[in-house]
Parts: sequence; structure tokens; C-alpha cells
Amino acid sequence: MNGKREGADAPELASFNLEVARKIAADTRAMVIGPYQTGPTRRAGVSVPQRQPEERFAEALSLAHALNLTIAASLRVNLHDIRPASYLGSGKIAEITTIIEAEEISLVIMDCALSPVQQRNLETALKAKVIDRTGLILEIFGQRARTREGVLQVELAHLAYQKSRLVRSWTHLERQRGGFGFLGGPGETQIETDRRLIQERMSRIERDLEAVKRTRALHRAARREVPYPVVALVGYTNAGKSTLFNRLTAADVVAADQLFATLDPTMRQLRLPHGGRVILSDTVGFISDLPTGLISAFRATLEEVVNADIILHVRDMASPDSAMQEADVETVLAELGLTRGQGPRRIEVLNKIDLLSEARREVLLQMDHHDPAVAISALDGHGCGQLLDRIETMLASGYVMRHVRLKPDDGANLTWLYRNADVLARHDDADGMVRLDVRMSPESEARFKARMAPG
Ligand SMILES: Nc1nc2c(ncn2[C@@H]2O[C@H](COP(=O)(O)OP(=O)(O)O)[C@@H](O)[C@H]2O)c(=O)[nH]1
Ligand SMILES: [Mg+2]
Repeated sequence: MNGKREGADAPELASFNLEVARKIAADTRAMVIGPYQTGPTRRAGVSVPQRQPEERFAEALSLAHALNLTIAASLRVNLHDIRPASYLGSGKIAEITTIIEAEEISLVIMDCALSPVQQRNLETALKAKVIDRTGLILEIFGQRARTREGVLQVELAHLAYQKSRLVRSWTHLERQRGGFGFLGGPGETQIETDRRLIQERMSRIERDLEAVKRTRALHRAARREVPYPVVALVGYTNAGKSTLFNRLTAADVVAADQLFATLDPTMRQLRLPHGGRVILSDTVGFISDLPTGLISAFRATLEEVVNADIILHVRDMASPDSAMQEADVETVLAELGLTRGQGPRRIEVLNKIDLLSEARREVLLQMDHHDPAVAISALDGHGCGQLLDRIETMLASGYVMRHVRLKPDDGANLTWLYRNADVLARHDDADGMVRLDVRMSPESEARFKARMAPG
């Protein structure tokens, strides 16, 4: 009997697999539950004010949307106390079960931290797969990781998460046996084996990560080739990045040339008012109360941003947390080496102005902003034309003229220049050297220099 319990307790090692994570299909019917305790809670002995339940729930829904799930139902629950065995009380579970059956839901997302036991008990009671907040965020990162480093960081975070859960089921088992867990048994052996396997895999990934970091300069030189400047959307989850992404690119459904067929769905081509083209890149977004174990993985998913030509910082101006969110975003950007004045230029996008009074809008635009600011509504499209103009002006300003000499066999760089710069004149010397007069943006010049840099 013990063996059976333990079998159920020990999460299968094989259950983690990035490929599986990527396959959560758009037709998965999911339910999002926000079980929030009311009133201030104590963290590390200090009483901290909780964010508004509405804000937290909106963020959870936005995160679930980022996975491309079909959100068939959502429910906010005011918790008075957390049940150790199942997190929710039996009445609530019965209510949720009814919804799950009626809506044919197969995945339940709980916006909280569940113990492995709570997760398993909920899965049994609800007859659906249950993931908690960390699990959800890991799924998103798994889907979004693009670089080798990103994939490794996410896998590492996922393994660490699993390992901590094995430790907790171990404790749980000891309790189950009235403290005689040390006597050993088949379940323990399994857990120990799993722990060892996880640890071995983590060590291997850490070694791989070291290797990746050592060769980072090389990676930078060989980074993904896109023929147009990249504009990256950053900002908090729920700020409206994806809404803006869709609005800006929906009107521009150009017949996708081959090149773009291979770009992932979070990158799309966008035509600017005067014909210039850019690649718009949506990002995961900043997450409040990001579990500490996920910080490295989160940064790795933002590598696109570091390499962007322009950053659009999308802000939810209707959120009461707006100022705090801005400070958080600034901190993370700085940690990525993108302090203001370094790296990509920025535009501040003051979103959701449809929710603000006329007076508030005026105040907004008169306030001092660190970067050029545009007030928009991604929802109704207000201000979006002006935003596109801003992007175009920013890209056009500060073009530089350069004279370039390429070796006869350097076809790759020649092609790159034709794609990323305006080639104004070309002279092919008798010895095969190619001399070019080119005009390019400072961003393109920086990229070109990185390409030409030795090593
Ligand atoms: N009222 C209003 N709602 C918006 C606007 N932009 C986005 N939203 C809503 O805000 C929520 C989060 O948007 P989403 O694009 O998913 O945010 P993301 O997490 O930053 O990608 C969605 O419910 C959107 O409909 C806006 O300009 N006005
Ligand atoms: Mg989004």
C-alpha cells in the first residue's frame, strides 16, 4: 500500500520536457482560478500590502492567454484560509467541478503556489490537470525561449522546481509513516533516484551554460539574421503588449515572404507610414512577484530585447500600480545592461488612455517622460498612427555614411549590407575587393561592427 501512495507522490521525471511544454495546444480548454486571501499577508515577518485582487487576477488571465489556451472559464475565490490538503475547501471544489464538467475543461490554472500534495489532490478531485503559478510561468518561458541559453536556463529552472517538489513529497512521506521514513522502501528509492537524476541533469545543464556563456561573443556575431530593424515590446504583463502587437500588424498582412515563414508567431513584419519596414517583437512581459527561482530564466527570454533597435515600453496607465510597474521594468532593463542611454533607444507608450478622463490624459502628456512618449489605446487604435510615425522618425534620425571594403569571398556580409543598409555606390576592384558607400542607421552600424569583429 505504501508503494502505491509513493508512486503517486513522486512526480515522474519524464513529465518535464520542453517539447511537451511547447505542445500545449490552442484547443486546450482551460480554467483560471484566482484563489486570493483577503487582507495584508506577512512575508518574511513583514506585513506587506497585497496587490489588488482584480489586478492579480487580470495578470493571471493575461499570462494564461500568453500560452494560447482557450480560456473557457475563470473564477476568483476569496479565501479565508488555505486547506493544507487541497488548498480550496470542499464546497468550492464541488462548484469548480460542475464548471469543469459543463465546459469540458482539461487544464486548471491556480494562481497561487501549490504543494505537490495539494496539486495531486486537486487533480484527483477535479479530474483535470492542475498547474500552479510557477508551473504556468515555466510553461510560458518554455514556449518563448529562443536562444540556446534561454532554453537551458528555462530547463534549469524547471528542474529546480521539480527537485524542490520531490523534497517536499519526501517530507510528506515521512509524515505519512509516522516518522519511520528513514527505514527506507521502494518509494524512497524511487525519489532518491529521481533526485539524483535531476541533480545530474542540472549539473550537465550548468556546464553547458558555462560553455554557452564563454562563447557568447561568437553567438552575438552569429545572432539571428533579420533583414529589418527590430522593435521590441516590453512592459508588464497585462499592459497591452499583445493587443498592440496584433493591432499594429493586423492591418499589414502582406503575403509572407519565405523569410518570415520561419519567424515565430511573436515576431511579425510591420510596414511604417512611409514604407519602411520593421520586425515587431512581442515579449513575455514582466511578471509581478516572479518566483525567485525563475529570474535567470526570465532574463534569458529577454535576450531579443537586448538586440533590438528600438524598445517600446508599454505602460498600463489605468492601473493603480502603474508607477511601481515602471520602476520594476527600469530595474530589469538596467540589469540587462540597458540603462537609459545605453543600448536600444526607447519610446514610452502610455496605453489604455480610453479608460482615462480627458483631464487625466492632458496631465499625462504634460508630465516629464524620460523618453519620447505617445499616448495610445491599443484597444480602439487611438494614437497608434502617431506611434508608427515616432518609430519611423527615430529610425531615420542619425543615419551614418560609411565606406566599406569587403574581401572577394565575403558574400555573406555583402548580402547583409544590401539588406540592412542603403548601398549608394559599389566598385569592384580588379583584385576582387568590393568597395561600397553605404548609409545605415546607428543600430545597423553597431550590428555590422559586431559581425566584422574578430572571433
Ligand atoms: N481598455 C483598454 N484595454 C486594453 C487596452 N490594451 C489592452 N487592453 C486589455 O488589457 C488586457 C491585457 O492585454 P494584453 O495585450 O494581453 O497585455 P500583455 O500581457 O501586455 O500582452 C486585455 O484584456 C486587453 O483587452 C487599451 O488600450 N484599453
Ligand atoms: Mg502578451
